[in-house]
This record gives sequence, structure tokens and C-alpha cells, in this order.
Amino acid sequence: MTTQDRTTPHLVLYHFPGACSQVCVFALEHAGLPYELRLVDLRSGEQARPAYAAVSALGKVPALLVDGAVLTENAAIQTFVAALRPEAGLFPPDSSPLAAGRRQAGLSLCGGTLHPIVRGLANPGRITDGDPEGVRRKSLQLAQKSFAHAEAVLSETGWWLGTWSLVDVYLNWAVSVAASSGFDFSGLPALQGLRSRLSEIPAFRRMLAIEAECQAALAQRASPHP
Ligand SMILES: N[C@@H](CCC(=O)N[C@@H](CS)C(=O)NCC(=O)O)C(=O)O
Repeated sequence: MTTQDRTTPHLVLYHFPGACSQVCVFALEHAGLPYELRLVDLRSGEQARPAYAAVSALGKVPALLVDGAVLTENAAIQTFVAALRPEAGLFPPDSSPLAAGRRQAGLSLCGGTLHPIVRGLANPGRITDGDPEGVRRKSLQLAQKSFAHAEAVLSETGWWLGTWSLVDVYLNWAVSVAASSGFDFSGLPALQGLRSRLSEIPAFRRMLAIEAECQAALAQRASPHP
């Protein structure tokens, strides 16, 4: 058995372009791992259909099949990919307990704090039976506080952990959703420039190209006879 056989499981990533699962696409691309990408069309409600419930009980992307076993939750998938290919440098090499804690703190901030806030900006009607405008207003206040904090952290080096890591790619996703929902980043230059800094990394550019291909594939599914 070769090293490759021992350490490369069969990987299938469930993804929707523009969703937070794009960070997992980046991680797999940067790690150079072979994987199959399966699209889940969130716009047509594919995530709520019984076929996908077997993969994700909550009907969410990302989900990763690892030799057929399901792994869910973005932060967990990123941590898994980084552990599978430590040499890929998806996080800074410091393996001290404090560094591991800080890494987890960054991922948790993105998944547990920023994600619900940007969802409240982009899609307030999804999280209330009441007035969506009230949710949007509150999300805006929370976004101002949270992004100001992220800006302060990034202002020194441009990166959450001092050098680039998956936390920055995750943060960039939250920034992109907030920006396309009208959040004004003009007073937050470190966050505004994050996408441009990440674009120096080839895997980030590949991820953007894959996003465009996925969008085209979904458009094709919606109108198969042009
Ligand atoms: N806690 C989950 C949240 C994942 C999540 O909310 N994904 C969104 C896309 S960004 C989704 O699948 N939404 C579909 C839905 O809620 O119906 C994680 O961090 O992986």
C-alpha cells in the first residue's frame, strides 16, 4: 500500500455556489486532494428533499463524504482537510494548544457569529415570522460591531492569524455576502481588500473559477433547452 492509498480517502463535497461551502472548495483545492463536487440547488429547495436528508439531516451545505461517512459543519470540514494535508499550510504551522485555540476561535467566529448575522442581512425573511425589516436592521447593527472587530484584528498584518489561513477565506465569504446585501465596507479597508489579497493564492482563483462553472451548470439545469 502506498502513502497515497493510506491518506487519501474518497471525498465528495456537497456545494452550492456562493454558499459558505466555497471555503471547503478552496481547502480541497489548496490541499491538492482529489474530490467529487456535487451541487445542491439551494434556490430550488433541493436541500429539503428526502434524497439529500440522508446526507445532511438539517439540509445544509457543506457536507463532505469521507469514504462514504458524512462530515457536516463547515469548521469541522475545514479542520479535517487541514489535518489530512498538514503540509498544505491551510493554517499557520504553530501546533501549540494556544494556536489551535485561536484557529478554532477564528472559525467559530465565522460560523457561529458572522454566518447568522450575514444571513439576517441577506435573507431576513428566513429567520422570522414577523417583520423581516426588523431582523435586517438588527443584523446591520450586529454586522457593524462584528466587522469592526474583524477589521481591528486584520489591520496589523492583513490576516486573522498573522499569515493567511482558512479563517481569512471564511471571513471573505461573510464579507462577500454582506457586501452583496448592501453592507458598506468603505470604512473597513483591511476587509475590503481581503478578496484582492486572497486572489494572490492560486487555489483561491481556482475556487472562483469553480464557482462560476457551478453557477453555469445550475443555470443550465434550470433551462436545459436554450
Ligand atoms: N452550521 C452550518 C451552517 C451551514 C449553512 O447554513 N449553510 C447554508 C448555505 S451558506 C445552507 O445550506 N442553507 C440552506 C438552508 O438553510 O436551507 C455550517 O457551518 O456548516
